[in-house]
This record gives sequence, C-alpha cells and structure tokens, in this order.
Amino acid sequence: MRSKITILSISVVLFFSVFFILQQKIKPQIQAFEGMAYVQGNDNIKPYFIDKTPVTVAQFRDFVEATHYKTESEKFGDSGVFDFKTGEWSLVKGANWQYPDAKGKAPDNHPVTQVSWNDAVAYCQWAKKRLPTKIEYDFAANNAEEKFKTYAWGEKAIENGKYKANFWQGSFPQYNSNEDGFLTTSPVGFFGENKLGLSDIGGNVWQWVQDNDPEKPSEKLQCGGSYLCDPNVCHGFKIGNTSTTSPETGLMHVGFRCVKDISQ
Ligand SMILES: [Ca+2]
Repeated sequence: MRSKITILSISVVLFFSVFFILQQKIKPQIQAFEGMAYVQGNDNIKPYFIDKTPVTVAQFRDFVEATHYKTESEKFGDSGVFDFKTGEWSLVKGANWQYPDAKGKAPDNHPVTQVSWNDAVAYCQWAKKRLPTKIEYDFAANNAEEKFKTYAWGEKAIENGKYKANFWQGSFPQYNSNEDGFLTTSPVGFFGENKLGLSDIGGNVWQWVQDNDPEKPSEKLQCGGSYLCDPNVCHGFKIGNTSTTSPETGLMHVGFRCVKDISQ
C-alpha cells in the first residue's frame, strides 16, 4: 500500500514537472519592466511596453549624470518659452530642461521639457528603449482597444466635477482661468491613469514620437497635447491629434516617453 502511494506521489510530481517545463517552452515569456505597461498588439501592431508616465526631470537627470549629455538647448544657449502676458513664443537665453522658462527650477516629479527630438532619442537609447511611433502612442492612449474614444480616459474632459487632464481653461492665449490648478506642467500621475495604467498620455506636455510630419517632412510629430491646449483652439489632448516642430527644437511644453520592444 505504502509503495503504491509513493509511486502515485512520484507520478504526480513528474506529471506537473513535465507540464511546467512544456508550458515554459510553449508560452513565450514576457519580461515585465518597472514603470512600463504592456500593450497587447493587434493584427497590424506588434505588442510593446510603454512608459507609464512621461520621462520626469529626475529621470532625465539620471541620464545626464551618467552620460554628461548636453541637450541641444544647452548647446544653443536658449530655448522656446511661451510668454503668458503677450501670448507669444520666443527664444529665451538660459531656458533649458532644468529651467524651462529660464527662471524657476523644474520640479523633479514633473515631465522633463525643453528637450529636442534628438535629445529624446538619445535618452531612450541610453535607457535601452526607443520613441513610440504615432500609431503606438495613440493605440496605448486608447487602451489598446480598436474603437477609438475621444480621450484616453473616456469621452469628457471633466468628470464628476474633476478635470481629467492638465490643459488650458479660459480663452487662449489671453486668459487662463487655471481651474485645473496648473498654469504650466503638473506632477506626472496627478490627473490619474487610463485603463492601461498610463498617466499624462493626454494633456500636461506634448510628447515626441518617431514620425515625420507628413505635410512637413523635415519636422517631427508630437502627440498628447499640453497645458497650453485650449480645447476651443487646439484640442491636442484628444486621441490622434498632433503638433509638429523641427527635431532640434526645445519647447517648454514638450516632453516624451519611451517604449520597449518585446523580446521573446
Ligand atoms: Ca492647466
């Protein structure tokens, strides 16, 4: 009787061991990455990981300290700053990723800005990642669902009396009522996440993607909209909308996030 039980026990252990080994071989292992969300692809889009938040000032500092990288704004000595009094853009001396308007220091937990497309590519390469394509950005914003919503979080910019993103309230560029509490950038994650766990995928800062602007091939696209987007003028935080600038340009409302390919 005892030997029967022993044989049965060994058989059960062997069965589950073989089952486990086969399962490991058959099912490709997807490695999870800290701070990234997995995006299930579809017939046209391969699966990928995407940063849950835009790259923050603190994260960008890690890159600069590790590599002694100089951003293009730092090399030029100036960068694009929006003047809230005149409603116009100009190149301002001393504006860079640490001092987006050349005055106040950028908080560590806000998205890094004043980074050019080239700077964003350099960061992503250092992090062993890459910039998303526009299709990948929009697909992740839409929670990897086929039927596109208006926004990453749903259909309304205000839900239950709360703003769902950092954008411009009032009348651009003359008046910002600042009802969402942020005249410029906000801490990443402040306005919540979409179903995939992504924050600031709409609003806060425009985010560089790989693609050239189809109408101006020398320029690069940005997605997601920014704190300067008044929905009556520029509805940039709607899924699919874009802005565009040349790849060496830094602006105080443009940042980025990275994606990572799945290695199986
Ligand atoms: Ca705002």
